[in-house]
Amino acid sequence: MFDTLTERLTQSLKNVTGSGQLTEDNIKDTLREVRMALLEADVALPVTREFIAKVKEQALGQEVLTQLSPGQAFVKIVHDELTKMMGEANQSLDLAAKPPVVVLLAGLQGAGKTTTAAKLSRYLKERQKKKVMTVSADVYRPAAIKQLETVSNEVGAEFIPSDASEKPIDIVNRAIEQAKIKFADVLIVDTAGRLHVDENMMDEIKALHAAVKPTETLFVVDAMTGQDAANTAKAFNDALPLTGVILTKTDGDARGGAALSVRAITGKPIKFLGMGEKLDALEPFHPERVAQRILGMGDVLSLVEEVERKIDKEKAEKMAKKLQKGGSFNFEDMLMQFEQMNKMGGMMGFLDKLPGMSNAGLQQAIEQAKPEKQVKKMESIIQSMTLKERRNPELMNPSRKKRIAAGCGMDVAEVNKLIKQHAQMAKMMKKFANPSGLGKMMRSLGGMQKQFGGGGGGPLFGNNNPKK
Ligand SMILES: Nc1nc2c(ncn2[C@@H]2O[C@H](COP(=O)(O)OP(=O)(O)OP(=O)(O)O)[C@@H](O)[C@H]2O)c(=O)[nH]1
Ligand SMILES: [Mg+2]
Repeated sequence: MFDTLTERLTQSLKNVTGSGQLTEDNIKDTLREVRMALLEADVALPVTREFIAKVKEQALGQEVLTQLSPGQAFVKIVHDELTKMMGEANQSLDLAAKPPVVVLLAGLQGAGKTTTAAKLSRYLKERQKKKVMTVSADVYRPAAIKQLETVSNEVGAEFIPSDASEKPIDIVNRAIEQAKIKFADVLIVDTAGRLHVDENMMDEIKALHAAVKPTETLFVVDAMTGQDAANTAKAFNDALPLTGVILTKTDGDARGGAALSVRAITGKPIKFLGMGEKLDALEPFHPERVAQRILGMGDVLSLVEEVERKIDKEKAEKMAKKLQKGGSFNFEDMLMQFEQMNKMGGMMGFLDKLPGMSNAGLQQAIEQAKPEKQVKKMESIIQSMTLKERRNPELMNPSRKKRIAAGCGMDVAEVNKLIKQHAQMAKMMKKFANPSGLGKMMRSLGGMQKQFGGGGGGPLFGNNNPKK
């Protein structure tokens, strides 16, 4: 998502340099380019206009932090305005209401409502420990009810059967009763999609909405439709009060116009992003992180979260404890690090999230260097060591190296390379051997981009950002 926009923006933002301060003159061209970039990303024209006007006003208003260069200051302004445009902070679902909290999903045909019902169930179950039930009020499309049943089973949400001969309102009222009896926390209601926003459809969903009085009414919309997504969301919102929007198929959307326009056009927050067909591909929408990602700063915060979720916490803690007590980072620990990296989707998945890594050429170079293969090599070298050797790196000597190399079919030179690599990692680990070490490590990895020759918009904004 946002690939094209990122490339365009980072290109144009690099051009704001020069001396002293931001002037009408030195930002004129850049503003024009930013405007073009947004329009090409399919951001709605009025939204783009307002955005440019605000950025200009801020830039010339000079409430700019003096420790930043003009370029950095300008990027900061663009970043802050992008964040505001998307709604400042993440808005989660209102789960504080009296249970069962009813979540009504509406949207056009094929937008991803049924899939999203299952994704949301899974999300609420896993991350918020909620008991979730689902029901389908789609009595029009054959097999629609069955589809919801299948995906609900897949994510372990309790599915309430319904029948195509029933009226949607009856289905939902019955489902609410059942959800009460079973003490469900949340009831997710999947509805039928239509081809257009027509009167019939609006009437039915309005009646359903009035009868059910859902706590959350979410409009599910395909991000690939760009600014149209924002316009259909607005049409819905005019008819029934939405509480939020879920953007789906952002994995296939290189432009990002929908994400940028929805809030400004509807006044309603995007609450989640659907990022793939799999039922775990749903993420809360965080405007600031998305703004950072657009500007090529990488999504460091998401990365840290993802790392924390996926990493085998216990193992990591054990290692951290050992390092704190003055223990050394041995080959066994190194092997574990590689395993964790693999769990996170390998090197590319990892790098994609680091600041400044959005530069396409750089990614290509890394891809060609085949880091995955390097890691595999290093893993097999460690695997060919004895347990004693893995735990005591200082035991390494020429004859051991020779044996290890023979054991994995590699040269002693390769073994030496691994030992050198290990020494470097051990040094780094020592530095970060404290409870907040992970965050620090991530930040220092952010600095890696400089060794790679920089790239993207990261360095512009990077170390001088006073807050971070
Ligand atoms: N790539 C991708 N595909 C998605 C995403 N969300 C849904 N889909 C796909 O979109 C197609 C339609 O999804 P459904 O959930 O059936 O859509 P719906 O809105 O319920 O459709 P109707 O009930 O016919 O109106 C399916 O093939 C899904 O796998 C997403 O975030 N990314
Ligand atoms: Mg459906």
